[in-house]
Amino acid sequence: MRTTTTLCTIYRHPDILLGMKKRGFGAGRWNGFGGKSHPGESIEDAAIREVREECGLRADRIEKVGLIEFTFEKTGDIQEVHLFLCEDFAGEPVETEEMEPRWFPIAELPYADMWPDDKFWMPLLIGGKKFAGKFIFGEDGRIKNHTLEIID
Ligand code: N91
Repeated sequence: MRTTTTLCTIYRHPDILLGMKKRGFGAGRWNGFGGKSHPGESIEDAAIREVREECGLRADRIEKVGLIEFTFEKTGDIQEVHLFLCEDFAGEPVETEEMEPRWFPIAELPYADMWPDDKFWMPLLIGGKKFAGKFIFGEDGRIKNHTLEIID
């Protein structure tokens, strides 16, 4: 199945807000915030809504920073993920049914407990770059192949 989803990184220098996913796809990993758009909803509005639903913050301005296509050979699923950066937000993170939020200094991101592709693109996002890429996860759940390019 092919799906389009959002993923928003909340950044308040020098920290990034991640959420420990409590259920569903990616449970047990520190994630950004995001999900699928509702019918008739723009990708940007979906990203803002998902941030609100998953950690309680009001994202006042988001910036599109990347597009990554993930292929999962085990299931045949393909996820097209639109990546956003949010540095302009209001409120305090709250734990929700979905996520337990926690701030991490950018120098101490918990890559061992994150999706394995994060260590490739997160430094680009932190460095203010825009990027596009593809990651293929093999039957064993490990990255088999990837491309990642910086966009001017
Ligand atoms: O949420 C974060 C920070 N990363 C993330 C990486 C992924 N790689 C594959 N999928 C489905 C991901 C979701 C989130």
